[in-house]
Amino acid sequence: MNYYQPEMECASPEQLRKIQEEKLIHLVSRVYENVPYYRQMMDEKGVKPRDIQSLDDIAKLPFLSKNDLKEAYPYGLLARPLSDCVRIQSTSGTTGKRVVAFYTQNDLDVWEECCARAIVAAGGTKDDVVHVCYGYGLFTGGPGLNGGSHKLGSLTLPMSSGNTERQIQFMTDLGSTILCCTPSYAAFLGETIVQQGLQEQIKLKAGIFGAEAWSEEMRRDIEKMLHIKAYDIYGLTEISGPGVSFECSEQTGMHINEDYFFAEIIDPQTEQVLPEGSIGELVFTSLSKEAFPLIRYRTRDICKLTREPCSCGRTLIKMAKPMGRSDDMLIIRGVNVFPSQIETVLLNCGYPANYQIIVDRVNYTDTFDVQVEMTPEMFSDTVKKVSVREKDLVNSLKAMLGISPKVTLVAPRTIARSEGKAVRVIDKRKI
Ligand code: DLL
Repeated sequence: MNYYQPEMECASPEQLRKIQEEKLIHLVSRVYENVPYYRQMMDEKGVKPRDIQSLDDIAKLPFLSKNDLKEAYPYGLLARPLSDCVRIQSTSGTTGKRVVAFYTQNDLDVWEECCARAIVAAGGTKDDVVHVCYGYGLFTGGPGLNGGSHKLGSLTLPMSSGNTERQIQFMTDLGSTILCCTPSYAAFLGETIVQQGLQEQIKLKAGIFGAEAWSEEMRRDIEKMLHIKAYDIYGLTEISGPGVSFECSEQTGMHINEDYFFAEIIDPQTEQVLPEGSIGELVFTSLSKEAFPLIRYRTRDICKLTREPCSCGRTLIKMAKPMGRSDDMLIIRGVNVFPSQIETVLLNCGYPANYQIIVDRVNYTDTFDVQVEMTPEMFSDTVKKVSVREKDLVNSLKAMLGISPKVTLVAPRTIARSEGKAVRVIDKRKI
């Protein structure tokens, strides 16, 4: 069995706990000293750094939510001077403002180490050709796996997303052996490769797929089409990016890099910490982050943790595939979308907030339709003008969300009204 850092990945639970404890105590005094936002939150709860003496004391600390990140945007949670930061990555916020995460060089090193562990767990070595077609840029997928592959010393192909013909050409010409992308794109690539009869020319042996939910059935289909073993990988920008947890050869959940991230499961309503094995909301504390450390961050991912012996030899606790969300965030083609972002665009563009989002999955590719009611004045426009309006709205939504929906403008009062809460989202995907 290969590991990137066996001393951590296979450490005894007691050793890991000790490491986590020391890091937590240090972290809490660091943020209390340096981040007024944290100091105020802790003061409001009547907790001082000296109250945190063990891992169990974490229960005394307040939770942090995406809303706190919005309030503190952009610099309010920075724990190091901006001049010590070397990178920003970003993900969707709930409305207009995105979440921005800051990294020092050390934060980048740790993140890349976590991704290198994931690549090694998928059978990667320095002799592999790692083909990265997660998006690059503000999204963490491309930079994260790219960095992990570099750390490992593999040959890295920074393809980014899109241009399927070129992806397949490079894959065959340069002999890519490990594919990193979203599971939906992997399925699409697989179908295209099968259709073009290129299966024999592909040298892939493994895939590292994450950023969105995918089923066991989808895993088997991808594995069959690409002749690979497909591994899940999980992460979120706020906590660093991909590599917070990763799957090993056993394929029964993702090992959390516990020396860097402390995980808890809580009841999303009562915020009570639940015992191991319970289903609830996943909460992370980033123990080593210098620039943007988050304490008890509520991910909104519904999940389960288990610490059972794993045949791969790793002792790191495992999280199940996330089973859903405790908020209304959708992940469409790997991109996080909040209905409230769509509402913000509609209101800014002069539309009433009567709309419906319809998401489906056809051949493993998400479809994304937005139906929007026109005002009576708009409704009297010519067909040509309505079509121009639709295109404009697609552009505005793309600018906010990063992906293009299909927009259909409909007559006033045609979207079904509900008696209670408006039904904004119809998600027909069966994942
Ligand atoms: O999606 C980071 C990432 C990139 C993970 C590439 C894996 C591979 P965000 O854009 O901030 O970061 O979105 C984070 O995506 O809270 C989950 O809801 C969801 N998510 C991430 N990985 C998985 C997965 C990246 N393997 C949000 N399965 C998270 C299901 C996932 N959902």
